[in-house]
Amino acid sequence: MKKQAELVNRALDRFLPTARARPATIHQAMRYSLFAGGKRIRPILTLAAAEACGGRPNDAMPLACVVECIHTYSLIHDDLPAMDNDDFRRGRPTSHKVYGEGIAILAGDALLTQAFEIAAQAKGWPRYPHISLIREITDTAGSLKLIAGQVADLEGEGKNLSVAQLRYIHERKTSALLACSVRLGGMSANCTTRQLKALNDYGYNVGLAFQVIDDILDVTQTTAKLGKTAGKDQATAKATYPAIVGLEKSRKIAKKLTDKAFAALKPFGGKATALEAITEYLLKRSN
Ligand code: GRG
Repeated sequence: MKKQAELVNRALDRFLPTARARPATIHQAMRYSLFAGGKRIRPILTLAAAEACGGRPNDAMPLACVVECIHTYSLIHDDLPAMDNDDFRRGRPTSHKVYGEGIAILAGDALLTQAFEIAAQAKGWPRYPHISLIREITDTAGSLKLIAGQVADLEGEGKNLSVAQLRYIHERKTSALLACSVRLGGMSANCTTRQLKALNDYGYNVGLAFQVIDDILDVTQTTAKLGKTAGKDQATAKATYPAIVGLEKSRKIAKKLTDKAFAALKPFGGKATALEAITEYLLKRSN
């Protein structure tokens, strides 16, 4: 994963305008958040999904960078005072703390736009021409998925949510982008419809497990370990799996979802070893 993350970092560096490109402030702010040391889980999933479908890393790399740009944009905006209001992310002060709210909003906007510029540089494949890639990205980042999750999250603040309502948020806020990451990887390998469906089932379940584990880590790890404010969910009385069903049951739910993710990889035979390894890592991760 370290090696793949390094390759992703190098590609992102090539795709982004330099920190000196005018106006320098915005390009520095984009790079500040993008190169702050994120785990690169989504782009690594894109590369691993491409491999499972017999694709080439170089073909998948632009799409891997697309999902990381969208992810980083969502984190910058999520941390803003009007959203989650957080001071600390990826082990550093958040974008608005360093650059002010105006530039932080624009850095998020610019990274979202940058994602489409990079998608335009992807090759395009017989089953997945650029129009399919754009639809895939807009379906995920738009008001029915990523933003829907954030809206439900905002509107759920201070309320007692049911498990079903919490799942609705997790499906959109977190699982949608992880599922998109693997689907784009499959597309870069010109995958079959059957493979795309298997990747979708995998991404959906691994994405839900990812958020349940994230909620568990919020109550079990330190700020230093997480690189973001630990205990934030409890402090803000946020609806989470540990808050609603307790830690033990949350761990069981994460394990069950991970098992479903593994099961979805069956059609790939022995070719999805990278995806399997990441799945194992995600279940056991500590940050
Ligand atoms: C459009 C205003 C606006 C916001 C979109 C969807 C969204 C905002 C924000 C969601 C941000 C968020 C906290 C999502 C939950 C997913 C999650 C646990 C993210 C952290 O992912 P990691 O652990 O982070 O992969 P790193 O820093 O390692 O990349």
